[in-house]
Parts: sequence; structure tokens; C-alpha cells
Amino acid sequence: MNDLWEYLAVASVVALAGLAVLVGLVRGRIGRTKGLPPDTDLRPGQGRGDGIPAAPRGADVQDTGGFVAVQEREPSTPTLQRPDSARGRLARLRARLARSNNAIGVALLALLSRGGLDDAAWEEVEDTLLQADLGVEATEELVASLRTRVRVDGETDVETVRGWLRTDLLKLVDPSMDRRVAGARVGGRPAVVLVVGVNGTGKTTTVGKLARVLVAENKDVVLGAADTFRAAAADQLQTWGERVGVVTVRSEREGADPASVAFDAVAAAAEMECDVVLIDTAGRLHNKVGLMDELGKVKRVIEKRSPVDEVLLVLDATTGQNGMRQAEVFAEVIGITGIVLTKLDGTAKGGIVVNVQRKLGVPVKLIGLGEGPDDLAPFDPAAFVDAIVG
Ligand SMILES: Nc1nc2c(ncn2[C@@H]2O[C@H](COP(=O)(O)OP(=O)(O)OP(=O)(O)O)[C@@H](O)[C@H]2O)c(=O)[nH]1
Ligand SMILES: [Mg+2]
Repeated sequence: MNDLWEYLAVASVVALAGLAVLVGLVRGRIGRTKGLPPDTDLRPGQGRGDGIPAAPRGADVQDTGGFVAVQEREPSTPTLQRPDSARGRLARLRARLARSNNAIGVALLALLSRGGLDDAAWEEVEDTLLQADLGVEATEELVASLRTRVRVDGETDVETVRGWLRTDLLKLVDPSMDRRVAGARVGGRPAVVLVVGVNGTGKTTTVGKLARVLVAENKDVVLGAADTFRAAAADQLQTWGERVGVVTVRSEREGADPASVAFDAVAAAAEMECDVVLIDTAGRLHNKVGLMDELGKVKRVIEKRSPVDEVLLVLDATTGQNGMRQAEVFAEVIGITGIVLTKLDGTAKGGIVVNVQRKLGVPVKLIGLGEGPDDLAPFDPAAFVDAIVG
């Protein structure tokens, strides 16, 4: 009997020691985490468990101009990926934007510089703009302005026309809109960014890419996997986080309450004193009403813990009128503070930038220009117009 007690005593000491080591490990992984909410599943990625350095603040970070270098403290640890800084991105992606969108510019320049424009030619100009998804209103405005210029000026050489187009398009894109994305602490708490949109538009990809932009800016980021509709969705998001050493808060259970995962992510980010928490949501539910109800609830539940600073609507630029209708529903039901226009690399329908901004009164803040991890850029009106008119 005594032997048994002795055995049990030794076993419990060993077990306690093991537990202490485990707790130590987890604490170590999540760095500055203090008193996390119960049942929060934190996924720093194979991450820090495999010796990958903790989020950038934990490593020696150097801004090298083009990108941020994370210096490893232990020679044997694998390196985290080095995302492009926002500064370098658009320059790199400009050619891609031009490749898909300057067909509009080329067609317009050819038509307008032809001279002696009759009604049929103006109709062609109008059709070109409509095909580029500029929308009826903006198309009419632009054509009216161009007609006046041609009438008054009489000049139609390519360079003059290019100048007109550049000025008029820039005015339509509206450079005065505030396109900054919430990414820094607000009043002593992390900024909260909710990412919404219908399925397949590129939400998860955008959250992953945006996390990279923020990490490159030396921000501490937490991801929230509030798409609990499919188990694979959280894995997909976590993989993005792992590459740059960012924690993902998720649920193991398919069909878990997305609002509570979002709440936990916001709470965890606050406890960890992070700069920003990015929350990915589902795009597919049984029906549109179900999705809108769910997203409304996610937002309300987060707001019990923290204001939501940014609601980014992810819109696939190739979906035209259908996409516009989706945008209107999202804007009406949950409110939108910014638009991310994805897949602009694969379409000559860049006019949707103007159309969607006008309809919703909300700026396009980011554009997706490819499937690569750094193919997301801040939306720059002048660069955008230049890519179109050449
Ligand atoms: N060419 C291109 N493809 C993109 C871009 N952004 C996303 N994609 C692709 O679009 C597909 C869907 O992206 P996801 O991020 O999974 O879309 P989602 O909105 O999260 O989809 P659900 O989770 O099903 O609602 C993926 O194959 C992405 O690689 C982009 O800017 N350009
Ligand atoms: Mg997704």
C-alpha cells in the first residue's frame, strides 16, 4: 500500500513538473500574453513551438527599405518569411495593373484622337467605359466632359487627349478620400478590423496578405478565424499567420459560434497588447439572409468588448453588376468603412473602383493584384489612373 502511495506521489510530482514545463512553453510562445480568456485556442503556428521567432517585436527587426528583415537570435531557427513593405508594392505591381487595365485607355485614346467624332463614335466611347464597369452615371459625366473639351479645344492629338482622360478619371476616382486602413492601437487598445464579403471573393487571402503588410510595418497582429462554416477555413488562415509568426485565434469545432471566436480574438489581442486584430468571416451560408444575420451578430458581439474600427468589404473586381449588388447589401446591413477590390490583375474592368465608391460613398483602400502573398497594394488613385491611360 505504502509503495502505491509512494508511486502515486512520485507520479504526481512528475506530472506537475511536466505541466509546469508545458505552461512555460505556451507562455513563451504567446510572448506578452497575460491572463487570456478561458478556452481561447491560440495558434501561433508551428510557429514558435518549432523555434520560429515570435512576432516581429520578439526578434530584431530592421527596416531595410524594401522589406523588413527579421534577424534570428538563434542560428538554428528557421526564418520567417519577409513580407514586402507597402512602399515597394505598388511599384512592383503597377505593371500588372496596367497589363489588365490599359486596354480601356488604349481603346479610348484610339477613339478620341481619331478626330471628327460623330455621335456613333461617342457611343463607342460610352460603350468602352460601360464595359470597363465605370457605371452609367460616371460614364455620362466623363463623356459630357470630354465632348465639351473636344468642342472647345478642337485638339485631339493623343497627348492632349491622354491629359484630359487622366484629369477626368482622377477626379472620378476622388483622390481626396481617406484610404488609410486601421492598423495601429486606438486609445490604448488594438484596432479591430472585420473582413466581410461573399464566398470566393478573396477574404481569407486578403486577411493573410494584410497581416503581412502590417508585420512588415512592425505591427503586432492577431488573426481571428470567425469563418467556422468550414473547418478548412481556419486552417487556411492559420497557415497565412504561421508564415509571418502571427497568432490565430480559432475554434476546433466546425460550426462553432463565429461571434464568440471573434470576441475571443479581440479579447486575446487586447490581453496581448497587440496593435491590430484582423477577423476573417464566412462568405457562404445557407442563404443571404442567414449570412447577413450572422455577420450582424459577429459585429454586435465584438462591440461588447471593443469598438470595430474598420469593416472591409472584399469585392471580386471580375463580378461586375453582381458584385455591385452584393456590396450594396453588405453596406446596408453591417456598414462598410473600406473596400478591398481583388482580382484586378485578371480583368479590364477597373472602372468598378469608381462605380463602387460612388454607390457606397466608401473608398477603395486596397487592391488585390494576384494570388501571391505580397500581391496586395494600397489603392493609389494617381497610379491607378496612370496604369489605365499609360
Ligand atoms: N488573381 C487573383 N486571385 C486572387 C486574388 N485574391 C484572392 N484570389 C484567389 O481567389 C480564391 C479565393 O480566395 P479566398 O481568400 O479563399 O476567398 P474567400 O473570400 O475567403 O472565400 P470563402 O472562404 O469561401 O468565403 C483563391 O484562389 C485566391 O488565391 C487576387 O487579387 N488576384
Ligand atoms: Mg475564406
